[in-house]
Amino acid sequence: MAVTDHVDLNGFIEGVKRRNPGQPEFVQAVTEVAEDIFDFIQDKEAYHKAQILRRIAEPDRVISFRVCWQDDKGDIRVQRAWRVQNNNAIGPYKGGIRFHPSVTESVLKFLAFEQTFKNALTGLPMGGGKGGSNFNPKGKSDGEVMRFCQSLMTELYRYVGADVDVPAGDIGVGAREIGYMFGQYKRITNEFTGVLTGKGLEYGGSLIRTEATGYGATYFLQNMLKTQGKDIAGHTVVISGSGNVATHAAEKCTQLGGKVVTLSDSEGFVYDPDGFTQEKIDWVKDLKNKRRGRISEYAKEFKGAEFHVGKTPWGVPCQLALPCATQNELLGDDARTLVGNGCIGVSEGANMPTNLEGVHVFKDAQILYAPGKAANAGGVAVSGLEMSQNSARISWKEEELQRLLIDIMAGIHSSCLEYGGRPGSKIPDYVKGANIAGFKKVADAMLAFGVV
Ligand code: NDP
Ligand code: 2IT
Repeated sequence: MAVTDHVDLNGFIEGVKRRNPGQPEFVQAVTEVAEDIFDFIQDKEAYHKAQILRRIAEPDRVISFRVCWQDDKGDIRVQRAWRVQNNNAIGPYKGGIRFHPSVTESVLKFLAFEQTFKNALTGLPMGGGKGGSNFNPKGKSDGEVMRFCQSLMTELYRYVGADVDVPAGDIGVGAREIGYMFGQYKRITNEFTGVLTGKGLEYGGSLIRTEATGYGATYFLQNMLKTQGKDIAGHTVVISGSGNVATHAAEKCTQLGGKVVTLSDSEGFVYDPDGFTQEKIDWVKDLKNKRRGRISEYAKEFKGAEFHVGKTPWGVPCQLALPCATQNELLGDDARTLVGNGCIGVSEGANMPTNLEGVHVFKDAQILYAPGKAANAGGVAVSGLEMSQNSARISWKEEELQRLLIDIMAGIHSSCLEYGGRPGSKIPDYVKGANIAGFKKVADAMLAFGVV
């Protein structure tokens, strides 16, 4: 078949829509990648012939199951849970577990698809997967969360394993939930293996895994700014979210001399004109992790801070922005507002926080814009290092891990530069760079396997 006879981009996207009805997030993620990959493979017959993109956009398998648990009142509750194993061409399936009422098969398929490229970018041997449930951990007691996690693992244990599929945390899943799930896996299988990452340090966890995503997204921003002779120091930074990724991005930006002025949650955002200090960030971490409170409480605690109900922080003037909450939290108009206010750098701590229209606004404005699959890869990278430490039954020192994280983020930045050049512009297209670099590694492995 001549190269020109291949299905075009629109035909491909129409096919993805037809095969995945009612799955808008998945179609969105595939579209964003396909826009760049079609260009790249135009003259590369081998990828067409082997239908590589079509195969990466079709998960290896989607496991769907029921999770029953008993609440504190004794009532029986029924949840739905999934594990999406997208692609294991370059290593065991790897990716987080999300607990949030908004979780659907579409959301997890988009996340597993993105994870496949992200994990390839880290340079570590990890395939792509994602799991989760529509369970809402908000307002649940520790006992309820434990019973839910145990019930979920009682089914999930059949499909995961240190060399098969290694889950970790994501929205609504942190150290507490990983502990309950690991405990149940160990109990059922009678095996102590690195089946999950993000574990406690006492039982095989790695130093800096907790900090890695937010720190990594900040290092990526720093790398992008460096290409233009700029730095984080002295700039105003707007961050969304107030969970693991947001608080650690705020911490690293502050350490590097940035002035972070916002954090948010699903109820609104706090604006602190004086900026978040380490002490204030520690207060937020305690609020979220121990007291499990809401970010609105920040404005009651710290003088001068304001809470804006039901709003996102993108209207606050800034030079740098890190969306660190959830998918599609930054829309086309928000992107235009940021660019109009003089924002020069956006680093996505969250997965797909910017919708397709927003992505095009950032691309067209030619600002420094890093997509989540590149910018937030620090978390899964340190998860990969946790897997290595578990396999070797050793623990690396903090300085060594910090160095590796910085190196890996710099390596991802270089890969983006390699494939993201824009003729006639000194600002690279990081979206294109990340998509092509991630695709190439997975695609070449798949070519080696033949038709499987
Ligand atoms: P957390 O559960 O620790 O925090 C999530 C934050 O996002 C909370 O502030 C939460 O507010 C907010 N949020 C969640 N859902 C929504 C929503 N529908 N609308 C508005 N705000 C929302 O999760 P993480 O910090 O771990 O994850 C944040 C993002 O980073 C996600 O996109 C995740 O996939 C991504 N990510 C996480 C990694 C990790 O290592 N943890 C690695 C790479 C990416 P509220 O409390 O009101 O729900
Ligand atoms: O989206 C992500 O990269 C994560 N939630 C972390 C995955 C992992 O396996 O550490």
